[in-house]
Amino acid sequence: MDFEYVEELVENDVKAVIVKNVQNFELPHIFECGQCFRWNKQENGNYIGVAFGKVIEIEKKDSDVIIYNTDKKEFSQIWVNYFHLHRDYSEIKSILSRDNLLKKSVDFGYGIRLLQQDPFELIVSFIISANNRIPMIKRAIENISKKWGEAISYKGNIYYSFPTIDKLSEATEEELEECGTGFRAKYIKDTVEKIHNNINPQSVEYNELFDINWIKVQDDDKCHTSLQNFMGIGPKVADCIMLFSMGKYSAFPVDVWVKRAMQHFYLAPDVSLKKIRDFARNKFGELSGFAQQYLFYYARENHIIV
Ligand code: 8HG
Repeated sequence: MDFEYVEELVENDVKAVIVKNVQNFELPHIFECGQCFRWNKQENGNYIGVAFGKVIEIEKKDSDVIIYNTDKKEFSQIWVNYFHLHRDYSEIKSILSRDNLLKKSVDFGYGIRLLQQDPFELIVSFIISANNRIPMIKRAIENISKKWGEAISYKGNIYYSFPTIDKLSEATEEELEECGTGFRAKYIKDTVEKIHNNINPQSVEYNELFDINWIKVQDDDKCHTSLQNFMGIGPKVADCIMLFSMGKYSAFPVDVWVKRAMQHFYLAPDVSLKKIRDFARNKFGELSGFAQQYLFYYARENHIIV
């Protein structure tokens, strides 16, 4: 566990929880390491984000973390899991740092935590991420939320939750394309439709292979292959989804940055993505996903070129 206890703060208009003595928690490391698209840095260094239908603001103050616009009940129902606070990252880092080459990336992104995000939101978000750049991905997701999500006001601004499965199933391919998803619009349309049609295991045409709840409880390899039954999801996108929303930590998504990092630290320059994935999963086992995140953040922030 990476915190001591929480206190509730209610003062005038402000409601918040203070998470006391938090370990391994740095805002830029968490929010800029590539795992999430709905968090934005404020002028004062805080981050505001939308997740699970809520808007929260996060401040780091000495070793405490203040979460604004929430209360103790929501903290224990949502945020303690979302920020993966029960997991001991010092242990993860000490194991990964036994590898001298990886230690450099772990020391650089020492405050990274893997967020436990919503599977449906991440399926759509990472379909959009294929062959795309992070600012463009963020914009498309924002547009989709504006069009089909719920408005939430916070400190005089309007934010939008990510749409529900029901709501997004009303979107046409053209509308999705207008949101800036490009050629991925038809993949989103098809995938959302399949998920929508298989929400209810009692229905006649139910197919478990397209049921997110079923996919989520499969073992890591089955989860990885099942996700690839959806249009627009290949091995890399499946790895991101299972790692960031399904708690599958043997995932090792290999994009261009991770490929460069692996070549830089470990491998000859001409290996396939599949070989890099296999090599890393053999090496890092159940901690592969964490290793991948330290590497991605290190490579991207330092503009590693092989
Ligand atoms: O966290 C991520 N890990 C990996 N391996 N790839 C990612 C992450 N986040 C993210 O957006 N990507 C992909 O990298 C999507 C896109 O193809 C590219 C953006 O740099």
